Amino acid sequence: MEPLIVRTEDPLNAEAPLGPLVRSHLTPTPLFFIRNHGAVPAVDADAYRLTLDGDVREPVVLSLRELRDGWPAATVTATLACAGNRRNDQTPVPAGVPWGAGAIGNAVWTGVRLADLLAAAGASDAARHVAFTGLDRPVAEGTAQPFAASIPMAKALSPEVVVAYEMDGEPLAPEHGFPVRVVVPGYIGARSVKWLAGISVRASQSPSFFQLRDYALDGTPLTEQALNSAFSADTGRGYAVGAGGRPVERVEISTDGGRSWTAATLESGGGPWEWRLWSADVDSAGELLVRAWDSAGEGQPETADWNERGYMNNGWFRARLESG
Ligand SMILES: Nc1nc2c(c(=O)[nH]1)N[C@H]1C(S)=C(S)[C@@H](COP(=O)(O)O)O[C@H]1N2
Ligand SMILES: [Mo]
Repeated sequence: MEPLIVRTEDPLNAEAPLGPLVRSHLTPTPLFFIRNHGAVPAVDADAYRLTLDGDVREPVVLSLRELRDGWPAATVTATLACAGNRRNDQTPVPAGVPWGAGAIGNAVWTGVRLADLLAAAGASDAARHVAFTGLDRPVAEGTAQPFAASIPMAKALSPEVVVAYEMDGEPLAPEHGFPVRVVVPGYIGARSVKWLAGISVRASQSPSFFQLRDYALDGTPLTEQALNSAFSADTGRGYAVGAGGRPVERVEISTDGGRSWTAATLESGGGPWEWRLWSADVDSAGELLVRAWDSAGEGQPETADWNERGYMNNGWFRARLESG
């Protein structure tokens, strides 16, 4: 926990300091941000069962061993970010966990494709959503209830979505969802449910507070992450992350308030679901602006729409450069 900046103690919410974060393409687990809504549940791996039910031909109950041995392992390199990443850069700062730009991390996730599990259970073609329920019991609206979320069936069937039991080749750490979590690349972090207890095939979205009201804007649950970037003036390096499977193709910086832009040097990445690290030599003092462009030619907006939850803040990143 030591290298992380703790934003709230209970539940534990902590993010990486930017300088160390942008040093390595794969985020070392001790530097990977932690976003918990309640206490981390202690899960006995031997007693663990994953249930897949709802609108299926045959409900499935799997032990950890059955999950690992029953299907080919699938691996995806994906960047996970909280919808509230960069909340602190909004003016005025909205309520919520006061995240800087470190509520993000990149890892190799290994598990079973969700599509394979859905096929095994015989998910109905007519079902529109796949819901996930965690083993934790955070308090929301005065009631202890499992953390839960859902994604549309089309996304659930996409090969990048994995029911993961490993992060960077190791069993998941307790705070990142041991023994099993879902990883939904390209979506806000809240849909990648940790300590996964159940998967349910449904006609409608998860009825959970966390799906319909907490991670929603204007009554619409959030799905895809936004194109975003950040820069560490201490190291001259930054990250840029695409969304919806559109990788970052270009990062630009400006030291004259956005009148002129120069391309930064891309250093790693290029896969559809992972961030790119980049570097820039800047010797001037003052304000540096950063914006990224994706493979569809979309760029970050100068300013993101302010919202009372402080979600999806992806306006141009602003860093203060010291002279010398
Ligand atoms: N069961 C459960 N899953 C969860 C959460 C949670 O509190 N409980 N937090 C979600 C949110 S909001 C985010 S951003 C990611 C964070 O994953 P991490 O803590 O592994 O970085 O987990 C998601 N999955
Ligand atoms: Mo989040």
